[in-house]
Amino acid sequence: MDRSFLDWPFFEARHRELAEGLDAWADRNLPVDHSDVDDACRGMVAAMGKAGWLQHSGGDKIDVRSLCLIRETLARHDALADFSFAMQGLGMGAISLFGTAEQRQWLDKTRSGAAISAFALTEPGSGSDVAATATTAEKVDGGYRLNGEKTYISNGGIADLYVVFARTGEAPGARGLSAFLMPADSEGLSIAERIEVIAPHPLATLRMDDMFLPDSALIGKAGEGFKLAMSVLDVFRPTVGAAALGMARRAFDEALARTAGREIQGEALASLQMVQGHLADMALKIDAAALLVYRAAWTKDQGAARISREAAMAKLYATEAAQEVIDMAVQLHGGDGVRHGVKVEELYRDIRALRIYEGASDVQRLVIARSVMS
Ligand code: COS
Repeated sequence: MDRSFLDWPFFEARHRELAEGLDAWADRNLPVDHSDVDDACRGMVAAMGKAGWLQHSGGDKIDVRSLCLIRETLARHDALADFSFAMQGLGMGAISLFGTAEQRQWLDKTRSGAAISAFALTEPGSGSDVAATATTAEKVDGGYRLNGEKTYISNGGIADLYVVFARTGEAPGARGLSAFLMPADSEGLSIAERIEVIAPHPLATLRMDDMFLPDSALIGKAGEGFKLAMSVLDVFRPTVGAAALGMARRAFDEALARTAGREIQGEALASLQMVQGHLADMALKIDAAALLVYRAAWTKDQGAARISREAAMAKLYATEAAQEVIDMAVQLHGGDGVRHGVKVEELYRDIRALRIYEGASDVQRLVIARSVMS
């Protein structure tokens, strides 16, 4: 793989060491068997914890470039490994950024691989429109009583703890939400449904029936849950772009190998100018995506308070570009491209959800448009 991007000024020597060390580890340990995704994810969290990679998933100082390099590298080897790493970060994002000392004790467990975390924001009636969150958290003596449903919750069913968003009602809409730390064994919390998707991973609908959480479960201030969620997403959206980038790089490498090795009319497929044109477009999209992803990550690491615009551009462009690169890689594989067991067919399924989760492409367009119009 072309590693020249690691010499870009966004990176320090420690980033190059991280990317190379993880790549070598991934060569030895990935891909894992996906036949039981719950087991696969539990096993990978434990293995990544043991190897020390999860130390980068959260903590007092999140280095977004490291998060991105890790997601890119893992996604290039095995999308399920990337998923497991990503959820340890996103799930604990609110705790890393806003958690109390007591809540931060969970970070020791998620960063060592002893606990699995999840981020519970989406509801059956509100996906893109977070301000329409309907789950309620009613203030009662000593805590809150939660009622409602959360759906499309990654790691739902295998997580040990969730960060959940609910309406505490300080004001209507976005100003009346709060975030809570919700252990999976909380009484009144149940898994209503497990959800099967095109690229299988643990996913579920959660139900909260009169579920009590103590005051100490509140993350940040009551009524500031929306801003808290957006701050977490600002940090993690570039990492979704990074995962897409890793998948695109892998598809490109597969396409390069295929077109060099496959003959057409006595010559390599890659000798056709038409094919070279496609390869050039793929390389261009990959570099442009990488520049946007690492620009966003670098900007946050330099101490920027908000990177909504950079994060939205990185996620939007990198995920859309990866879809196109992977689609072309499938095309260049001919019939083999849609055959189960062929890597590009797997990537074709893996990439699709990234254009939807953590803010669908049109939400990113909205964020960018607002930033240029304000
Ligand atoms: N960081 C901090 N604060 C932010 C912020 C951010 N990135 N983005 C918005 N805010 C603040 C705004 O400044 C505003 O504050 P005031 O009320 O003090 O003015 C408040 O939050 C409300 O913001 P806004 O009016 O922009 O909210 P909208 O309801 O219009 O929502 C979108 C905007 C659509 C961008 C938001 O709901 C969103 O990102 N949706 C996608 C959700 C998502 O990613 N879901 C996937 C879940 S994880 S798989």
